[in-house]
Parts: sequence; C-alpha cells; structure tokens
Amino acid sequence: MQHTQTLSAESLIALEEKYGAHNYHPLPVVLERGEGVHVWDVEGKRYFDFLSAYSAVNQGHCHPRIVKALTDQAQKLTLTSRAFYNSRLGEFEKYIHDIFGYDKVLMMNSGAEAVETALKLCRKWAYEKKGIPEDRAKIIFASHNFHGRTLAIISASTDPMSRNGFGPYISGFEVVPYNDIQALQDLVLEDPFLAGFIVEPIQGEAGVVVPDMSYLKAASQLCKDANILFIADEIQTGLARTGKMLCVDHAGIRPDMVILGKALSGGTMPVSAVLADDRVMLCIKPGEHGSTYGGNPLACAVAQESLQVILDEKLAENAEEMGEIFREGLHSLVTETEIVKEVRGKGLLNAIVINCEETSDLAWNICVKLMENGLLAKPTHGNKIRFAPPLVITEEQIYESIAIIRKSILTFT
Ligand code: IF1
Repeated sequence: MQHTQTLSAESLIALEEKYGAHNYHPLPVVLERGEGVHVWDVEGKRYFDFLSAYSAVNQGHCHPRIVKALTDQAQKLTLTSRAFYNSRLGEFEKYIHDIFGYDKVLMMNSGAEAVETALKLCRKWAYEKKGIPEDRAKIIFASHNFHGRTLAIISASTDPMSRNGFGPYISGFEVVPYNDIQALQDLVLEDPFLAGFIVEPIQGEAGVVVPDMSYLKAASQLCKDANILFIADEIQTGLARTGKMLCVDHAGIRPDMVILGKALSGGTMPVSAVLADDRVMLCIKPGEHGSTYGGNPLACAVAQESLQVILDEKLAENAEEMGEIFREGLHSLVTETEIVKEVRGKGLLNAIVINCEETSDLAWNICVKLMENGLLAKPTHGNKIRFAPPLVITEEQIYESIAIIRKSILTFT
C-alpha cells in the first residue's frame, strides 16, 4: 500500500527523539522526497541538497537508471550469500576492473567495512609477502583522519568525538601529521615494521582539507621505496566528486589499494569495494574474510549502473567545471565579510571556513538560515560548512545556490 504522509515534521522528529538512538544532531528538517539536486520536506518545501548524504548521491537523488537497475534486479534475485555464485558478481568484477585497472575487487557493504577489509589485507600482505614478524605490522594514519566508526578505525582517530570513551583500543597504528611529508619520511626511515599508509586524498570530515598536490605523489613514492602499501580512502573523494574519477588522479598516482563506497550505489543502498592487484588481494584465502551481503547481486546490479551513469553523464567533467564556478562565486566573501575566513575545495567537494571558534554556533546558525532560504548544508568540526551538491547540478542551479549562500551568510554581518 502506498505510504501516505500523515504526520507533521514535529511529530516525526518527536518519534525519532523518543524511539531512536541519539547518535546524531540533525538540522530541524524532515525530508520525504528527492530528485536530482533537490529534496522536499514533509511540508512540500524544496531545497538544494548541498550535502548529498556526504557524497553518496553524486548521481542525484533517485536517478531513474539506478532506481530501474535496483527494481529490476530486486524482482529477480537479491541475495544468495557467497556460499554460491551469482549471475551479477563476476560481470561486475570485470566491469570495475576495466574501469580502474586493478586485478581484483573485494565487495563489502559499508565504507567502514571496506576500510577494515583494506587494513586486514595490508596486515596479511605484511606477514605473507613483506616478511614482517606476526602481530608486529604497523599501519600509518594521518592526523584528523576519518575512515569510519569501528573500533579498529577509531583506534587511529585523533578526533575526541570519534574516539573517546570507546577503549581499549586496537594497537598497531601510527599517526603522522597530514600533508607533512617530512614527518612521514622520518617514520618510514626509523620503523622496519611498517605495512601500509592509509590516507584520504582530501580530508572530508576534517573540513575539506586539500593537501599540497605534491604531498600525495611524494607519499606514494616514499611508500614504494620502503615497500609499504599506499592505501587511498576514496569513499568520499572518489567517483567524480573532486573533478576526476578518483581524487588521486589529480596527483597522477596509482595506490596499491583503493577503497570505494557511498556513491558506488548512487545513494540507494550500502555498497563498498576494495581494489587491489593479485600480489595483495590473494593474501586473503577462502574463508578468511567475508560478509553476508558482500557482493550480492542487487548491489552489483546497482553499482554497475551507478558507475555507468557517472561515465555516460560525464559527472567528473561537470564537477570540475561547476566547482570552479562555485568557488569563484563565493571567493569574494573572504574580503566582503569578517565571518568568512576561507573558501576551499576541489571539484564539487568544497567548504567555507567560518571565522569563529570551533565551539561557536555561528556555522550551525548559518546552516539554519541556509535551510530557511532553501539550501541544505551541515557544519563539520564546528566552524567549517561543507558544500557538496550532487554532481548533476547545472550551471543555472549553481548560480542560484551561490546567491542563496551569499544572501544567507551576509545576513550575519
Ligand atoms: C557518520 C563523517 C563524512 C568517509 C571516509 C570512510 C567512511 C566515511 C573518507 C565510512 C564516512 C560519513 C559517515 C557519517 C558522516 C560521514 C562523514 F562526517 F563522518 F566523517 F562524510 F565526512 N571513509 N563518512 O567519509 O563509511 O561506514 O559511513 O559507509 O558516521 O556520521 P561508512
């Protein structure tokens, strides 16, 4: 039976308050429908979505081709487990091999699961191929990283919100300052048990921190010279978000492992993947890793169409072009008003740094004003507002969004 909306926003919020865990602090808006760059709340008000579910909706909300792939497959076969073969996985594995050029892929569900998979592959490779003594492998993370919320991943987090109160932590991780090649080199030269370096090519959660493009290339070379696996977490930056298919493409490097998630399914269902060559991927043998839903036929059907939409609609090129317009359109705020410190980003992964303490509620209040003016965005780490619309956004929509953002911010000066 068609679900007809009867409850008001207030009553729906009250239900979440009463019956749901309080692990988020959402903006006071209740969304009911999405299409392209727009979402509508339960009162029928339309918004530009400038979060894209943290870059999971790069192809736009409810993209018709992706929804069709979902519904067609859902009426045939959704899940078999990997106890048996299925008719979609092998075809998708070759498809993603042909796009990214890695020997193999290991399919998982959430981004954190794929990151955990990459960490396990890295340790296995260290013991079986690099010859590091059992249980001595170390993996390097960058400060202010965000790779998910599992106990292993938060054990390497430098963010008190993500980490505090969840000990004891998992050992075997080192942290170096992000975008500091000397610090990475010092560690690499002194520690013989290093197995890998996992890094976001642009740090999303930290507030869209774009490193020097020389950093990624130098870090990749350092790892190669020291026989350490370079692991790129492209869960948020990948799949055309920064103006290239992978963010590392801007630096012209080929990581030893690439981790994908979010927009891999166009925002329909959790699908993630780890890409690697045989020398790494085959270190995990049958029965040593897996998941009930990993590589299910529904996920493969959706992921294949989601990737094809990115290619067919040239979303990377559009992200590059619209991103330039977006930053250009907002740059003058830095000189026009005291409250904007910086406008930064790459492609359509951008952020505005608000000139206030991280504890201030100014960024939040600006986001409430943006919401009133018909645009949804969310602060990250207190004083940065991330702006990441679906990559299908048109030039006209970008200019309309710039006007809303300017108007909203200038009401605070
Ligand atoms: C939340 C942050 C963004 C990610 C990168 C792995 C994962 C994520 C680079 C894990 C997930 C999401 C998680 C969500 C909010 C959002 C987020 F604010 F948490 F940090 F985008 F920046 N690597 N990011 O960005 O993927 O397991 O969630 O599928 O946890 O609040 P996941």
